[in-house]
Amino acid sequence: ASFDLLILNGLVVTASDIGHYDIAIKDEKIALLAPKGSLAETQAKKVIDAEGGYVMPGGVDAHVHLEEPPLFGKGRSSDTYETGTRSAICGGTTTVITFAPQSKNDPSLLSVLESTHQKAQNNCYTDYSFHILLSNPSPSVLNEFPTLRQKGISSLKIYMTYEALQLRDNEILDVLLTARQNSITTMIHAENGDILSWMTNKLEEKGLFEPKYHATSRPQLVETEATNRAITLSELIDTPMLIVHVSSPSAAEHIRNAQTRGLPLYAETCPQYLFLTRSHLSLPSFHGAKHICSPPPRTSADHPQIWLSLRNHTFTILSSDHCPFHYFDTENGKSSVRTPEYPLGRFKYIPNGIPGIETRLPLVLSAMEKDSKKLSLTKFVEVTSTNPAKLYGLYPRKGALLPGISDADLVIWYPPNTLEEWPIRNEDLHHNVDYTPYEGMMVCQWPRWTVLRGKVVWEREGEGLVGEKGWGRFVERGESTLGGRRGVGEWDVEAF
Ligand code: DUC
Ligand code: ZN
Ligand code: ZN
Ligand code: ZN
Repeated sequence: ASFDLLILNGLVVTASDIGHYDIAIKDEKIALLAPKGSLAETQAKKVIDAEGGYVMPGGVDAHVHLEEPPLFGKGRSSDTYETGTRSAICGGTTTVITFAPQSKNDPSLLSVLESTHQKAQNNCYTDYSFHILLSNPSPSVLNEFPTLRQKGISSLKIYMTYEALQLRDNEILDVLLTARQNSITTMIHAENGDILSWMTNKLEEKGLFEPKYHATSRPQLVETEATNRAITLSELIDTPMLIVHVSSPSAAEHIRNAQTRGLPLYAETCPQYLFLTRSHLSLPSFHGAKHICSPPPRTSADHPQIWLSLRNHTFTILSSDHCPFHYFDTENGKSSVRTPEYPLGRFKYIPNGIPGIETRLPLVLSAMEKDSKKLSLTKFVEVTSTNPAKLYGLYPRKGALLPGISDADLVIWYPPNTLEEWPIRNEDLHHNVDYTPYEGMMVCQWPRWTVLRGKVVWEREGEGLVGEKGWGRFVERGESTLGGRRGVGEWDVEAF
C-alpha cells in the first residue's frame, strides 16, 4: 500500500479554509490533500469514511496541569500524565502543554524540567511539551534560560497571586527582560494577590467561609487591575506576553486597547468563562466547590462578551486550564478543607481548578452548532489548535495540515446536525476526577475519531480508546511565530 491511512469524504476545516478534501497519511505525516473522490481508489492500509463530518487538525491544549504538588490551595492534581492525556485524546486533543512547576525553594529549573520529563516519559497518549512554571527568579535561575531553549522549552508562566507563587513587579521585570533576551514567551496569571488576600481576610473575619465567597473575594477589578499592570510591565520591557485564563470583559477591554496600540499582547480564555457562572459556586451544601477556579466564573451577562472577544481576535487561544482535583478526596481534593469545625470548608483553602481537557472541544463546537453566530468553524480551529501551535513554537508541525510538513494529527467529527443532543456525564469521561463541572450540560458533537501521528487513538463507535500509553512523544519547541519583540520601546532596553 502506498499510504498508511486515508480519510475520505470529510469537510476539511483549517484556520484558513473549509473544503471537501480527501487526506492521505504516510509515515506519521500528512502526505497530501486532494479533491473529494480523487483518492477513493488509492491503495492504503486503512481507510476512514468521514461521511461529511468535519476533519480538523488535532486540538492543541496549551494550558494543562498534571501531577502537580499543592500550589493553588491544598490539593494535588488527581490526573497523572497517563490519565490526563488519555482524557485529552478522547476529546479530540492530540497535543498538550503542561507545566513543569518550580517551588520557591527549587534552585534549578533544569532539574524541575528533568523530573517533569520523568513523570511524562512513556506515559502519554498525546504528544506533549512543558511550560516552566517559575516561582523564584533568582539570578542563577535566570541564567538557565538559554539552556531551556536548547532543550526545546520556549515559554514560562508567572503569577501575580498565590503565596507559593506570587512575584513582585520588580521580579516580573527581571523575568520579562531575560525572557526577551532568550526569545521566551511569558504567560502571566493576572489577579492582584494583595487585594484578594485582603478581601479573603475580611470575609473570614465575618465568618463567611463557604465556596461562594471565593467569587466575592475576586471581583472583576482584581483581574482588571492586574491585567493592566501586566500589560504595562510588558510594554516597558517591549516583549510579548500572553495573559492566561481571561474571564472578565473589563480585562479583555484593556487587552484589546493594548493590541490596538500595536503591542505584542496575546490572551487566552477557557470554556469555564463561556459556560459556567458564579451562581454555580452557590450550589447547596459543598457542591459549589466543584466550580472553584481562578479567576472565578463570572455572570451569564458576561458570556456574550467572551464569545465576542474570541470572534474579534482579542483572545488568541482557547485552552482548558484543566487543573484536576477530586471532590470527595479528603486529603488532596476539594473536600480536604472540610473539618468538623468548618463543615462547609474554608474557600481560601479549596484547591483552585477544574477539569476540562476532554470537554473543551465538544462543548464549544456543540454550542456553535446550536448557534452558528457564536464562532465560525475556521475561528474554532484557529483558537483551539493553530494559534496555540504558533504562539508556543509548535507550528506548522502541529496546528496545520501542510502536506509533507505537518504531523498527521486529526480530529474527525460527526456531520453537522446529525446527532440527538445528550447530557455530559462524568462517567463517560476518561480523566481521573470524580466529577465534571459540566455535568448535565447538553452537547451534540463529539470526536468520532482522533488520529495522532497517523494512528487512530480514539474511535467513538468502536472500542473507544485505542491509543497506547507512550505513543505520545515530547515535542521540542522553537521560538513563537506570532509577533515577537517590537524594538520600538520608549527607552532603550538593549542597554540592559
Ligand atoms: N491558575 C491556573 O492557571 N490554573 C489553576 C489555578 C490558577 O489559578
Ligand atoms: Zn493561573
Ligand atoms: Zn492553569
Ligand atoms: Zn447539533
